[in-house]
Amino acid sequence: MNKIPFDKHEQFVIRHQNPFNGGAPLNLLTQNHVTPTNLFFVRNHGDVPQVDIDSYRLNIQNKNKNISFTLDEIKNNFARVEVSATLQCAGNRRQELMAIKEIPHELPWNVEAISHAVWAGIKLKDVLATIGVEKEANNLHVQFQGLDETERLGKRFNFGGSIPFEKANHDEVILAYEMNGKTLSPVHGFPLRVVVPGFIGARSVKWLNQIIISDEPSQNYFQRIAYRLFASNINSDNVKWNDGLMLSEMNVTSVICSPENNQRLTSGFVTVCGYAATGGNRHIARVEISTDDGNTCMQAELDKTNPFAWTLWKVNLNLEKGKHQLIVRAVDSSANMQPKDVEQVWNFKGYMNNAWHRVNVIVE
Ligand SMILES: Nc1nc2c(c(=O)[nH]1)N[C@H]1C(S)=C(S)[C@@H](COP(=O)(O)O)O[C@H]1N2
Ligand SMILES: [Mo]
Repeated sequence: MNKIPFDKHEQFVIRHQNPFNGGAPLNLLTQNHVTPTNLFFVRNHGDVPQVDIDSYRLNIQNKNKNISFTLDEIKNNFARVEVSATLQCAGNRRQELMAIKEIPHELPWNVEAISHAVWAGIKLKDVLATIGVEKEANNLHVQFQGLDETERLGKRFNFGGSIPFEKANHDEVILAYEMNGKTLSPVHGFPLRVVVPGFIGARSVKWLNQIIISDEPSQNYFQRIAYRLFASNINSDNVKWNDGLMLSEMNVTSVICSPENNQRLTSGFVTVCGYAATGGNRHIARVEISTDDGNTCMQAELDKTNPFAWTLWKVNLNLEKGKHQLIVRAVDSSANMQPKDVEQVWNFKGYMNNAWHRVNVIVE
């Protein structure tokens, strides 16, 4: 049997070897509110860089100033904070979209491109304060760049992205050097990564070595072209990249992790469980389970309903013999609801699928 790299769990599901991408199997995905690091999903666009900590610097730049910090300076000069936050890839649940119409060159994520960790590091806003951008900051953006390289459209470049300056000054946005009580591992961004709770995972740039304060969003491929949301009639032949919505906050979603699709069950009470999550600083308000295409529903029991964190839920259903389709749908604290069908959210890059999640079971 092939050994799973990067200290991942022996049942870790590898979606792509090179660069390494994968996540937890469904039976282990929602066993703990805090995902064990060896089950935390991995989304890489290039090889994991080997960082020499002696020469490592974090460089910060605005129009007329440059500052750089060693890792020790980052740890010693700024207050350590902890943030409990879920990361989710905008491509989570792409597989359901691919079942309707092909989405070439993208990873076929099932529902595992999401995990939760307790991160520790320093507030991004504390670092930004050292370079002194105080006023007229409303239209600024904070750009990040990582040390990993990737190739798109025939060019090699580093992964990057940006967030609005306003979000960058929220207390929950941190530069993390620890994950679940341990030094950040190489595959999750050692020595330093951004964690932007409530935003798509792509903005949580790993192997961070550069921050630029600018009056425009990052020109990096992964901000300017990828991670944009287009209407269902747009495809790679007619796309005008600037017309797509530049993704930032996650939307409300929910997923059934157990039972799994096409699982056989014995009649009687069955525990159905999974996760729900939303974006911004919203939290999950309600999770509903239906066995009749959404006409009637039961409310699930929720573990925690904090902003920036997923909610694990469960419900006991009494299922009679026969075929059933189980459906989950969630409502968040702004009363955002999920669309009924995957067809309503199909887009040619396969992002942000938050349709009702459906699982077919056979009860014997
Ligand atoms: N430098 C760098 N940062 C990155 C990426 C990357 O490929 N390179 N992938 C991004 C994407 S798309 C996601 S979803 C998250 C995944 O974080 P994880 O691998 O720690 O789960 O990291 C983001 N940060
Ligand atoms: Mo992602």
